[in-house]
Formats: sequence, structure tokens, C-alpha cells
Amino acid sequence: ESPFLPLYPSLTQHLKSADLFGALDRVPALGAPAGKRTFQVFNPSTGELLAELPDMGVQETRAAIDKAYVAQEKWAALTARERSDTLWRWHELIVTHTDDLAAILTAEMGKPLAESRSEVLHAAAYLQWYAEEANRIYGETISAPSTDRRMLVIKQPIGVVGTITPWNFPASMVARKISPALAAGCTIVLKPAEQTPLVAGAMFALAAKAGFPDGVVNLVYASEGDAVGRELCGNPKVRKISFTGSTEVGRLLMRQCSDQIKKVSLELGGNAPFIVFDDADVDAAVDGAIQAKFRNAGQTCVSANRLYVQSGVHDEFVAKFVERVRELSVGDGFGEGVAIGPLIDRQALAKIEAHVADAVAKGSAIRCGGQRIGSDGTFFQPTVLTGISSDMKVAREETFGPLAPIIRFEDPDQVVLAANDTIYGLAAYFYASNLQRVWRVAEALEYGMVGINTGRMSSEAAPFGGVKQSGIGREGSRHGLEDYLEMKYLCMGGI
Ligand code: TXE
Repeated sequence: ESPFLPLYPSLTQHLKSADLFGALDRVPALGAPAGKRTFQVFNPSTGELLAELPDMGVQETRAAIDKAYVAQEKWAALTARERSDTLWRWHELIVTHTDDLAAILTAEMGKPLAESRSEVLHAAAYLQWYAEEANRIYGETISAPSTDRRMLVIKQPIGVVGTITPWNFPASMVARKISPALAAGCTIVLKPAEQTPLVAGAMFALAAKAGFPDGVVNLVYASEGDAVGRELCGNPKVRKISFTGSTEVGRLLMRQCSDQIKKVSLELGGNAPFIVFDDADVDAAVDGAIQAKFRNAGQTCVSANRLYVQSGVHDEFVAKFVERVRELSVGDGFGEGVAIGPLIDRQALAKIEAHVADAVAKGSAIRCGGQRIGSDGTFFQPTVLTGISSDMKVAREETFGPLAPIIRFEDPDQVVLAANDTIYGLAAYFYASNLQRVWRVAEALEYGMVGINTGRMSSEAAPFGGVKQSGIGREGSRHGLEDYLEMKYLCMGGI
């Protein structure tokens, strides 16, 4: 009798590599002895049960923190090269197992298999980037104001980091948070989203094979975030919290961290404007809008949430865009040619339906889509609305689904004001060709990231993050590494 909980054929049928399957089966977290409290993970496309996992709470989280705390000193004492080598090995294993990781991701999250593959490779790219960056942690020397002193700054790891990840990018969020932390010499405790814990489990199984010393990476599964979150924020051995998810939970975690003045990195909601000016290349703008809006069924924090199109190109843009949107096929992420999978759950479906109903009640026109598909699943038609006004929910809130509201505008200065009129400040996009306009608009948009004549900008080489209520800190690039380092000022006197 295996002491482990079962992984169901609904999941294992998609796995090719006995190697990964064996590793998965032995991940201690996946294999908590049967009989303890558990929770179930389902495929949102089919409703099938995929796996049953131990439902961990305060006790397990505390044990994981203790392990991470003990391991941190030893991990930080290794050479940068040794940490880098381990990250490289993890990277290689993830690349080798791309197909299986992508299949697990599609099974538990629903996104099309091709998108899952590119997400896994994107996750691997973070490991590669930070394996390299681990070797480039530099301090500074300062010109001292007196001749008998020497002043310098050294960089040291923050310590144990608690990380909580969302379901929309279950593989790349894990890599984006963990890899800079590990490169810096921190150790981590991670709680993946309850909807999508399996790909994180598989990645941790590969981390174990890559040879991270015991206690360096720790996984806590839970059916909800509250108890684990409280322990991570309240335990003094944890020195930093890194979270991606809703602004509401981000605010709560920040409050919980305030007692201990614990550092936080938060990557929260967005309400991205996507502006098409009269001087834009309309075909390129349509391409960009399809990408920025419908990737991951619109469930991205950088998803184009409001499309502003100037009157000179409005009708042409709408006609071409609607034609392209009608071609997007919706279905099970394992299906051939599927562009849009299901929404993550019924709550997400209810949210998009409420947004459409609110817009229609206030006078908006549905140009295509507008309805759920079937009665059992969480599939929603890719939808385009026109005749949008600023009092509608679609203009003010993050829909997080395949819904594109188009707002016609006349005045280029006014549109920037409208674009900035939100509590969020994560990503913005615009299409224009006049150079002066390109610079002026890029500088005027109050966002952490601006895509100019492109609908896609996420990269391990660039700082990802937002201003205002979209968050604190940056992930990716050398800036992402800095977020896991403390600076210490050393002053030597009597020289
Ligand atoms: O997010 P939650 P949900 C936005 C998007 C979406 C909305 C709700 O608008 O429609 O948020 O999504 C953990 N203490 N984004 O409900 O609840 C939870 O277990 C500690 C934007 O899924 O924030 C999961 O691991 N942790 C976004 C993670 O927080 C808690 C990605 C995210 O869940 C917790 C996802 C608590 N009290 C949603 N409650 C982005 N920035 O990309 C929940 N969690």
C-alpha cells in the first residue's frame, strides 16, 4: 500500500515522463499520509478530479519556516557560484520536462497547451537569468568626507522569504519569486494558489532533484490562504513577504506585516488602458490588442482592460478587431487550435457576466460574444463592447476575463487623463507613430510598465511591477534581485 495520496489518471494520462511521475509521487507534500485533512484539485475544463493534497495549516507552515530558517545561514554561506550551479540544474530539469509541466498546468488551470508550454519556458528563463545574476551581487565604496575613514556598502540576503502565488500563471510566478530570492541567498516557503498547486509541486519535485540543500525551498499546500498567510506574516523568522494576487489580499498582508515592519513585495491588480491614436498602424494595433487582451483568456494582471480608440481610426479598428475576435476558438486547453480556455472558476464567470450586464444596462452595445458557453463549465465567449462610458464597471474595475470594452475618444490630452484615472498603475499600452507623441504619452502615463506599439512586454530581463495600488517592488532584471538583498553600510575609522 502506498502511503501517498493518489494522483488520478485524469492527471497522469497527460504525463509522458516516468521520471517526473516518479518524482511527483515522492514529493513529501504531495504524499502526505492518507487520512489527514485534504483538499481536491479539479480540471476547470472538464470538472474531473486531478489530485488530492494535504491541507496544511499553521503547524506545517511553522515547521517549514523553521526548516527555512536553519537552512538560510548555510545557503548564504555557499559561494555565489554554488548557488548559481544549483539554479542552473533546476533550470535544465524544467526545460527537459517542459511537456509534462505544461500538461499539468493545462490540466489544473485550463489555458491552451501552447500557452502553458511558453509559460513553462518563461519560468525556466527566470531561473536562467537569476542563475547568472547570482554571480553579480556587487556592493559599493563611498568617497569618505574625512581621510581617516573608509566607507562601503555590502549586500546581504534578507533571510527567509514567505511567498504566496496566484493561479493565473502558476509556473512562472513560482519561478519569478523564488529564483531571485535563492540567487540572493534567501530561503523560501511558498504557498501556491489552491486552484493550481500541482505544477508548483512538480517544480519543487524537480528542485529536489536539482540538489537544493534540505530546507532551502519549502512548499505548503492549503485549501485557502488565510491561516498560512497569517503565520508567514506574523512569524518573526520570516523577513519578507512576496505576494502576487488581488489588491484586497495584498492590502491585508501589508497590514499583517506592519507589526513587525516586515518587508513586502506586492504585485496586485491592474486596470490597463490600451490606447490607439489616429497615427497608429491599425493592423499592428489590432494584433497587439488581441495579445494584450485575450492571452490567458484575459486573466492576466497586465490584460488590456479598457481600449481607447481615437475617432479617426475607431470604426476601422473595431471592424478589424471584431473579425479577429470572432475567430478565437474557445475550449478545453488540450484541444487542437484552442485559443481561449475556461475561466478559472464560477466566481470569475459571475464577475464577467455582471460586468457585461452592467455595461448593457447603461447603454453599451455588444459587438460580439457576451455570453457563457454551455451550462456546466466556465467558458465565456470572447466579447467586444462599444459605447462605453466611464461610469460602467468595465471601465473602472479589473474584469479578468475575455472582455474588451472599446471607448471612442477625440482629444489626445484627455485620453491620458482618463487612462490615469484609476487606483491602479501596473501596465499601459499605446499605439502611435509620431515620435513626439510617443515620448510625451510614455512619460505621462502613471504606470510601472508601458508597452509602445506592442501588446506583450513581460520578460525576465525587465523590471515587472506597478505603481499606486498595483503594488510595491519589481520582479525580473537586476532590480528583482535587489528586492531580496539588504544593504549594510560599513564605516571603518582610525585608518
Ligand atoms: O485572488 P486572491 P483571487 C485579481 C483579479 C481576480 C481577483 C480575485 O482581479 O479576479 O484578483 O482572484 C491567496 N491571506 N488577481 O480570488 O484571493 C490565495 O490562496 C493570504 C490578480 O484568486 O488574491 C492565492 O494563493 N493569502 C492577480 C493568492 O492569494 C491569501 C492574480 C491569490 O488569491 C488570502 C490573481 C489571505 N487572506 C488575481 N486570501 C495578478 N496580480 O495577476 C487568498 N490568498
